[in-house]
Amino acid sequence: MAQPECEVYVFIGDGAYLMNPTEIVTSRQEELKITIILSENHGFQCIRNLQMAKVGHSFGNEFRERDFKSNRLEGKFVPIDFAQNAESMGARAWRVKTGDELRKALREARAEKRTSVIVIETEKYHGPPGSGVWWDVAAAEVSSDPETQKLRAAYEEGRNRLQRFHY
Ligand SMILES: Cc1ncc(C[n+]2csc(CCOP(=O)(O)OP(=O)(O)O)c2C)c(N)n1
Ligand SMILES: [Mg+2]
Repeated sequence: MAQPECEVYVFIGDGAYLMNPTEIVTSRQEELKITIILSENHGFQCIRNLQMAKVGHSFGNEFRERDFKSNRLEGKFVPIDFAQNAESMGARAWRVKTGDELRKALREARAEKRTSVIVIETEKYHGPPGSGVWWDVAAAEVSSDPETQKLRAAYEEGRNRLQRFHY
C-alpha cells in the first residue's frame, strides 16, 4: 500500500497457505496485487521435522489419508489443487516443477495486473542445513516410548551444557 509502484512477493508453505488463503480475496477487493510463491511439500514439514527431533514419530503433520489398517495418517498424500483454489478467489495461477518454469512464471506474474500465485512442488524431506544452535524445546519428561526417552536424555544433556545468558 505504501509503495504502489513496487511488486510485492510472498513466499509461503502449503500448510501456512491453507491457514489463511482468503487474503487473496482482500487483495482483489483492494486491487493490491501480490505475487505468492507457494512451496508445496504436502504438509507442515518444518513442524514434522521438529516432531521427529523431539518425539521420534511422525504424527498428523502431513496431508495424508488415514490408513485404516494401521489407523494412522500414513496413507496416500491427498491431492490438493492449490492453483485451482487460488484461481477460485480471483488470482491468476501457475503450476511449475523446474527452475526454468519458475523463472518463466515469475516473469509472467510480473507483467500481470492481478494477484498471482505460483505453485511449485518442493522436496518433502530436504530442509535447509542445520543452524548448529541449541533450541530449548523439550521432549516429554514422562514417556513409556524408548525413542522419546532417548530424545529426552539428549535434551537434558543439551540443557546441562547450555550457557544461560538471561536467567
Ligand atoms: C498462525 C500460525 N499457526 C501456527 C504456526 C506454527 N507453525 C510454524 S511453521 C508451521 C508449519 C508450516 O508449514 P508449511 O507452511 O507447509 O511450511 P513447510 O515447513 O512445510 O515448508 C506451523 C504450523 C504459525 N507460525 N502461525
Ligand atoms: Mg509445507
